[in-house]
Amino acid sequence: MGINKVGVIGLGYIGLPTAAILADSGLSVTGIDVDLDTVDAVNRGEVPFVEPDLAGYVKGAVAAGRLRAAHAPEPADAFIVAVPTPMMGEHEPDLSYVRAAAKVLAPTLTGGELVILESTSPPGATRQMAGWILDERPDLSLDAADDKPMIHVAYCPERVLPGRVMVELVTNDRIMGGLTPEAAERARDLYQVFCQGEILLTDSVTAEMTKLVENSFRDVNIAFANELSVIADRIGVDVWELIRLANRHPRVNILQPGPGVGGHCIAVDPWFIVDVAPEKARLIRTAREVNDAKPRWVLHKVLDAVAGSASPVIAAYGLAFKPNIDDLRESPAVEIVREMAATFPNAEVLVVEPHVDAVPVQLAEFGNVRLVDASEALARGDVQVLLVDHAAFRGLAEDLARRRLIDTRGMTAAPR
Ligand code: SAJ
Repeated sequence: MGINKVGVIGLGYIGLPTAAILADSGLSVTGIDVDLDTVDAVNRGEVPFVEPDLAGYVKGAVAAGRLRAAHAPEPADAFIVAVPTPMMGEHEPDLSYVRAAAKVLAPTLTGGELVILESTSPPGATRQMAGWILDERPDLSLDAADDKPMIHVAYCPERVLPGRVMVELVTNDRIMGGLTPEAAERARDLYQVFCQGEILLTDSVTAEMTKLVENSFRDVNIAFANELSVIADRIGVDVWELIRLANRHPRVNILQPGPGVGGHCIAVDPWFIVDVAPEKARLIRTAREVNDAKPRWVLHKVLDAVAGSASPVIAAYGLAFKPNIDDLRESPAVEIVREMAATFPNAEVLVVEPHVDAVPVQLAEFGNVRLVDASEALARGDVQVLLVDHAAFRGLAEDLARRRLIDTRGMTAAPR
């Protein structure tokens, strides 16, 4: 059976781009979201968050009548579940959104559909999602040997980099992990309508782990850079120069230190591995702890810099979790600004963040935080704290370097 109609459940940072690109490839796509504002925005051809080039795709697909948003699923040949899988208090995965998606999807199934989980998930989650669907629909089966209509269930993790989603959706290789080989093949048939990268088939648990391992690999390597930055600071060495020089070795490629690891992926996914093998995942856990400790280390640097001043003015540059995006989720920069505002109630914290137009909710409770432009921050800050190396800040490098500066990103360091 060919796939012509697709339902995408969850119109967030992954679901909406995927829905838009499928529609752009000629399929008829319904995007489903519990948030009515998101549904309305998409139906107006608008994107409720910033991602380069996405707006053009959404506008075009809606205008062409190939993309529509709705509050509840409608019958389709394939469904893609792209809902959040956050972490709970003890770092264990919260699959409640996947469960809710399975429940809402189940009544529309008639048999023969392909159901894909894209959300980053712990090993076994795809099978669990299939189980939740079958709990609602015992008349369906995953097994061709049963005398019941079948559904095909697969795990297809996204691996796109925020800020480059529309490019990487097309160019990255993809992993398709089926509960059955046939499910993986059907998933490949769907994704190859837009994916120019290689599509590699495996089982669902290996695919689930692949996604977690990719992000853990990056987390461990960033932790190495962050640990180096703390050691280098202790012994008076410029970590940026140190890394630049070490990276001249043909087999060394150290990443960049920063104020901590943010976003909703790299700071979360390694914990899903720790959760399934707590005694074995020692390096992965330690890397998380090293990266999570970095914002506090930066805070102490600021504390030292303003020691002795009763009411310092602290200028902070950047709130986003990484450069050139407006995403503040799990951002170490937000955490550091929050801590500065809370630790120094007499301080004035001036924030420069060209990607937002108001003090965000995470900081709204503090009366001593203001969003200002760079000229005010430069003129009034007793200490300047660079938290995100947005391209928009590059022109400030010389001015910043002449002031009392804590440069957590090495933006003012010698060229790399
Ligand atoms: N960071 C550093 N130093 C570096 C690189 C990154 O401190 O050298 C920090 C960033 O500032 C940011 C955090 O790490 O706070 C994460 O940023 P990122 O650019 O490494 O990754 P994400 O979270 O935007 O996207 C990652 C990507 N995963 C990998 O590169 C292995 C992306 O491909 C995944 O699709 C995405 O997670 C996801 O959705 O899981």
